Amino acid sequence: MALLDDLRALLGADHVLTEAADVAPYLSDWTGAFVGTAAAVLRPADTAQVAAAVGACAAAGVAVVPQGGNTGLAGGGVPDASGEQVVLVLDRLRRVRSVDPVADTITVEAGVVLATVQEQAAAVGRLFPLSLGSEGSCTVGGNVSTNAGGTAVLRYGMMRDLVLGLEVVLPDGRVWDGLRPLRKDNTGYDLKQLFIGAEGTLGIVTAAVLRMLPDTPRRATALLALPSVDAAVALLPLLREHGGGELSTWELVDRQALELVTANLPEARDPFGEPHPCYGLVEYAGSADHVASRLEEALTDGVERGLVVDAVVAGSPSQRAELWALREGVSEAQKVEGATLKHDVTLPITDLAGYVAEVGPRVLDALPGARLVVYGHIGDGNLHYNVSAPVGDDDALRAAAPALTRIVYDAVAARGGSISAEHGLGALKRDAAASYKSDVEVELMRTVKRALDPRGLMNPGKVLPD
Ligand code: FAD
Ligand code: 2HG
Ligand code: ZN
Repeated sequence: MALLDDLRALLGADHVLTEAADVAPYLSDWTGAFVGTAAAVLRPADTAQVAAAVGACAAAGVAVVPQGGNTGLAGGGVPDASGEQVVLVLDRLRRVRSVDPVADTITVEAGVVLATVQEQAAAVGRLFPLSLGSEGSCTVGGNVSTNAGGTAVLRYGMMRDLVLGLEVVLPDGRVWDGLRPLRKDNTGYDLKQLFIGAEGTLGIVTAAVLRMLPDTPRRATALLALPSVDAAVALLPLLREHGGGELSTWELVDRQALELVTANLPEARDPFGEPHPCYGLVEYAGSADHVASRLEEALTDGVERGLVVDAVVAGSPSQRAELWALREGVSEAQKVEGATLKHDVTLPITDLAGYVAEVGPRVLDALPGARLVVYGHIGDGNLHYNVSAPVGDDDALRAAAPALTRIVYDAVAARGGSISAEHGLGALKRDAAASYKSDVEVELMRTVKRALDPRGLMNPGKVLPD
């Protein structure tokens, strides 16, 4: 293939992978549900090489699939089965270009791992608040492109709220330099917003200017045993009021999720003496020790109102890590357990408890023995309404999956929610999303896609149906 020779000349032969063993890790997603093939995997070293490679692919009419840490949960970063696409991996774009504690910004390349951004901010006494279970391997380019959420959105917003500027290689190989550290910039359309959450369908993010915030070195963390999802929702305003602006995390873990974690992850143990319907992980974070007393007051109030049954407060950083592992270990535990059907839904928060009460019985009617694993960012109105297969019967879940997903999504749509809160659409939800959106909304999205990528060469088949 002449294109591969051109790419080898541009990137160096070592960075154009074609051997089966070399390309394999880039062809399947974290869940194992999406597996494709590719003409090659490209590993450019910098923005100029990304631009040159994309330009060469455009000239040859070959589609490009951008990939970061490959932790995405919607099948957006892997190629299709045609073998004609190339995967372009950003993992060599790893430079932290600058850290500016006066402007409170950090400028990094797309392949920088999220945990590195957090560490670099901490090194200058600042916080980069985006926090995900995958933060040790997901990348800034992937975080921008999925508009990632995580466990501190309640306080700091999603990735979109943390991006000031972007550098992007467009589908024809030109570079858009929007890498501005400005807090205020009203000069027409805010182009960076188009690329945030676009899942690589409009261009390739090569660098970003991100906001840093004041550090919050004091943390008060507790796992609460709760009588119901209703109580978890009712606790949100109480936790906020007692927190004085320092509530950072309010997460839900239902009993089934906790059982999967304690059964499948070696160090995990249930800190309570008896089972409870669900659990809440709360964290106050600030710069002074009063976070601990604020949390204590909140818990006392919650117990008095019958919203909290029991609580374990972290007494040390290692206890804090143990409590967090019970929440962040759910994805891994579900994966170990067998087939999983993922639903990343969001609803008006006051509808959450009613939603859970209504949908559970319907799912169990459709697939008796299915295990409902309901957890997530309850403070944001975002539930991971996941379903694990009946014990030992992955095939039953696979066969029932379309019907179960329909039940879960129809109830979301009926309440004015969204079928993708934070993971994006990728290949997994592109058809479903189009079917729940209005014709006007889908046509506007297509118009944007056509304007930026008229030949449909940038991550085709993702986000929008062909
Ligand atoms: P990838 O998986 O490589 O790619 C994701 C998408 O972005 C693909 O469509 C890809 O084509 C595109 N893309 C990647 N890099 C670029 C680029 N430079 N330019 C253009 N497009 C690009 N997500 C949350 O939101 N909240 C969570 O709490 C959360 N927790 C997770 C926990 C676990 C254990 C796992 C495995 C995943 C979790 N995720 C979560 C999902 C995932 O980590 C995020 O979506 C993350 O932002 C993906 O980053 P990545 O670098 O791995 O991107
Ligand atoms: C989380 O909040 C992630 O733990 C992953 O978004 C959710 O695996 C999932 O379904
Ligand atoms: Zn999540």
